Amino acid sequence: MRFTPEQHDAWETQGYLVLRRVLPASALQDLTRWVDEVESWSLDGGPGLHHFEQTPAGPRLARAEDFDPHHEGLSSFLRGALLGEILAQLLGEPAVLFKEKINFKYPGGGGFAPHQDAPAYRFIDHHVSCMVPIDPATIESGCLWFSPGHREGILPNVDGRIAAPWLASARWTPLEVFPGDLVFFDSYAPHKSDTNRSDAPRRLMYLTYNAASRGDLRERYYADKRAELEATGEAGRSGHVLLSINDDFLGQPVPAPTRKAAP
Ligand SMILES: O=C(O)CCC(=O)C(=O)O
Repeated sequence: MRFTPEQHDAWETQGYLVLRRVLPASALQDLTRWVDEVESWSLDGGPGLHHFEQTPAGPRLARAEDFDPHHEGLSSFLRGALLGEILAQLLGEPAVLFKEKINFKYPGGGGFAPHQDAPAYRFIDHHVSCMVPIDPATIESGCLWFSPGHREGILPNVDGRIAAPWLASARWTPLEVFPGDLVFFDSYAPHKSDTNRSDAPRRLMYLTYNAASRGDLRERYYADKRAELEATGEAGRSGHVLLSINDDFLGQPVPAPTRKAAP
């Protein structure tokens, strides 16, 4: 797949690129089934890293990650030719997987404060992520909002949340997406999202890559992240659930005795 001049221009000027209706229905069926399988691991002690949040309906899975080594189907999609060819055009060389996650955002599930991903992605300074919608992400269900045009440098921030002076003049554009679409975005692109105010889950998978010439850092990333979360605990300094090195998630911690959620 070659980009049109307009697509190339959108990537260069906005820091993100939206490709509509790229995935066929058969791929979407597979992805949805595989995401359900990963979610089931969070309930039965299966592999991967799982984070829960308290919602109005009780504890729910907020994020699952580190599933690539444990799921053949997902791994073949993450590392397959379709994404590989697009990423190679965006990075100017072959891409290697850096991390993978699914944000579930059940009804009432928390949004994310304005942030860039770059401060959370250690060991290398530039990444490109691909967002793969499993459900519709609308303004009501908590889609992403981007502030287009910022593609270089880490903005002043507090534990990963962009600081007030920059936010005062920021412009935000909502990006509603639907199953079949793909969104690629730069790790410096500022973004945020709201609480899911709909009555259905809003699952988005995020696959993050770096240029292959910079090395395969995935295992190192997860070893470092697991160690940091173990040392810090489940809540960040903001008091919200800590999903990341960035303390940007706005979900509420699950009260102590209950840890596991019904889907
Ligand atoms: O899924 C969302 O609502 C936003 C996710 C996000 O910005 C992140 O995981 O860094």
